[in-house]
Amino acid sequence: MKMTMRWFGEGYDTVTLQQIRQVPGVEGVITTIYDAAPGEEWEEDAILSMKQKVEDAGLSLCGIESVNIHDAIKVGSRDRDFYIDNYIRTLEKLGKNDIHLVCYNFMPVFDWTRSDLAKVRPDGSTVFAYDQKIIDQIDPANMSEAMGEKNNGFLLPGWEPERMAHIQELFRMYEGIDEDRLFANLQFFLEAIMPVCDKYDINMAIHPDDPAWSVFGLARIMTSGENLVRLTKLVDNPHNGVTLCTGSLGSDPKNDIVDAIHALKGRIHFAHVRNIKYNGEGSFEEAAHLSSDGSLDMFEIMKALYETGFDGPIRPDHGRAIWGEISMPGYGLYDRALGITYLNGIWESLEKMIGRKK
Ligand code: DNO
Repeated sequence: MKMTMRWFGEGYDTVTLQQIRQVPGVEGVITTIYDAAPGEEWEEDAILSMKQKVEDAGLSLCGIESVNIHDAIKVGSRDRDFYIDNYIRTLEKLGKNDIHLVCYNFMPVFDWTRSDLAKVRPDGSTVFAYDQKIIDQIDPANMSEAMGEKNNGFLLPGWEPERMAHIQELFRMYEGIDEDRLFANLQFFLEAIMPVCDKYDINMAIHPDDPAWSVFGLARIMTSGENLVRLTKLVDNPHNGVTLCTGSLGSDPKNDIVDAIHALKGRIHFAHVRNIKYNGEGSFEEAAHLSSDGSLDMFEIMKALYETGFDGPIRPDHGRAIWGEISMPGYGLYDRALGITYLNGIWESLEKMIGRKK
């Protein structure tokens, strides 16, 4: 595996590349062109300068998170071909510039959803939390403002204000889009982009839905190990793979992450490894990475990745806000660095105990 950290780019991230470079064991970053709107074709110059900045700091650009998918592709409207062509051209430029991993999601309207961005834990740290009872009381039209209240003034990933301004329209677009339609539209998209992925050896890694169930009555499909496997079979090309996000898939306690890792062997192109703590039906909060702080067994998760030969980029995903750090919620330096050190420790133990070379 290659240990990485997500970096949102200059002007968007409080964490610098120089700081990331000093976290032991980190080889590279996962980044994006943060101000590119979903559906827009990326400029090659912007890709080049992003890559250059990362490499000048002594790091590798290990992948893109995300090249976001336009809603027209998700709902399968008549104009989807235009957006698919843009996507293909973006992939082409990434491939030509030696970038071989793209993370994306296929969630209707909202990307990841939380009811609280700064829940205070007993030790004074703050974390993301989700409680279905609270979400049920929120009018989705106001969701963006609800998320905006505690965002420390940052633009949250996946919550583009331009899209959120048209929320009613977005909801109308998804009327009648059930799980089967979403699967069919996702298959159509993947089949269209596989040739360019084959040509440039680009691994597509779909992110599970977060939380892993339907929110605001919108269909969600990347909600279980079975559905992720179903997608890999639907478009049976090794470049069609997944991001194994333990916190997203694990939001539903019915999902056995270790089983999912084994079932997806060879198709996990990227891993987000973090812990969450269940607080009852439909309710969880993010925890420190340490197994004993949450409900997931991080050792067993890392062991399953190790045993299945996972060799892609991995990142600690979110961290708690600790030690007074003010950053984009979930993406401070301190707790993610602690998480990395812990995950690296588990990996070193696995290597030494099981004895397989990296
Ligand atoms: C949140 C992230 C998501 C993720 C996208 C992938 O912190 O995990 O926004 O990047 O769903 O497209």
